[in-house]
Amino acid sequence: MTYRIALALAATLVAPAVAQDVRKGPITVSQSWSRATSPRATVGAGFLTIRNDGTQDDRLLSATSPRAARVEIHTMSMEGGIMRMRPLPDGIAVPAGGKATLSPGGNHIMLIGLKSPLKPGERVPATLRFARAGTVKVAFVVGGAGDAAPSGGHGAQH
Ligand SMILES: [Cu+2]
Repeated sequence: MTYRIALALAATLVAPAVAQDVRKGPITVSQSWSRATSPRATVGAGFLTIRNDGTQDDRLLSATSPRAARVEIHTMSMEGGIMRMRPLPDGIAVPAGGKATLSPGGNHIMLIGLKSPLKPGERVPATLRFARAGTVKVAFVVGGAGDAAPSGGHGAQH
């Protein structure tokens, strides 16, 4: 094994490209990721999958992040041929035995008032608040600006 490969492996162990699953009670949050933002952007979006292995419905109510002045839960939909997003004041349901997927073009976590741009490879900490499970700390792993899915995830080629 060359020195270069050893270094690369060490870096991989320290900072995995894909977010670790985070579990709390019956709730598992996986594949939490975000996209890099342009230097002047003041907003970013976070995506993740929430699974509920419990027997009672739960609900993602809100989120906070030290990197953003405010965090909202948004949905995106086509209205008159234009993609629009709006806040979901009641959050997102995570049914018992089911899951909720937040992904580009759909529901997402909106980071508003970014204190600095999101850079590829960075991990953006956030705290999710659930109706039943309480608070869950996650980290959005920042991918490329145009990514449609988390890097290193299922089927990723880079
Ligand atoms: Cu939004």
